[in-house]
Amino acid sequence: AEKATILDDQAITRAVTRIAHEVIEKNRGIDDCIVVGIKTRGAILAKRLAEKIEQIEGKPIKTGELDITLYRDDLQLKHEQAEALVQQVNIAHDVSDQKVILVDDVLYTGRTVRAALDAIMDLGRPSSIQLAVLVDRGHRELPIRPDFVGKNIPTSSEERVVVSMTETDGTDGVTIHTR
Ligand code: 3GP
Ligand code: 5GP
Ligand code: MG
Repeated sequence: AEKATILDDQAITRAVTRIAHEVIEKNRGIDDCIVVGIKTRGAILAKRLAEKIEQIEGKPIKTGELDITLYRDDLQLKHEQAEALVQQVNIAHDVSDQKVILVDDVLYTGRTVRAALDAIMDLGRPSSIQLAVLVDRGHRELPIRPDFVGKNIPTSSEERVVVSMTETDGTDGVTIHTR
């Protein structure tokens, strides 16, 4: 199968830095903001984004994590068969009247984000929920769009976007694979 690099380690770092500035600008600071990552690699990105925001603003930002899996027999199966299930919610802050910045690595059908929105709104009434993703690969099946995007990558449904993070994969990078 062919493989092309879409983002290298420097490009990922720059994208996270840019998104950090965009989050701060959109929210006129970071008061009442919570950065929530979707496991696994979305949570890693959320941690990096939070660290960058703290570095820029010089103060701490609240964070949390959600574990959502797409339930299906095989990840290679057609996505129509996928159902996003919330496995775990780890947000040790009241989300009421907070601005929640949801972070994921890849946005595809939007079903994972929909499940995340449900899980967050079960906890309280946030003043807003914003979405940051490293890669938007298109093919949405729900009316969901990101507020902050590292890179838009038009893909076919047959392609696979592979996100590697040093913390889990020993190296940083985004590649696209044809199969
Ligand atoms: P992640 O939890 O870090 O996002 O969904 C489980 C893992 O499989 C994900 O890791 C994701 O990176 C990877 N993956 C690769 N291709 C796909 C895909 O088409 N759909 C889903 N749901 N995950 C994929
Ligand atoms: P969605 O629910 O929008 O279809 O998919 C979003 C989630 O599924 C992301 O958290 C991501 O982990 C995973 N996903 C979907 N497509 C891809 C892909 O092409 N590559 C990777 N790495 N993850 C994907
Ligand atoms: Mg993911």
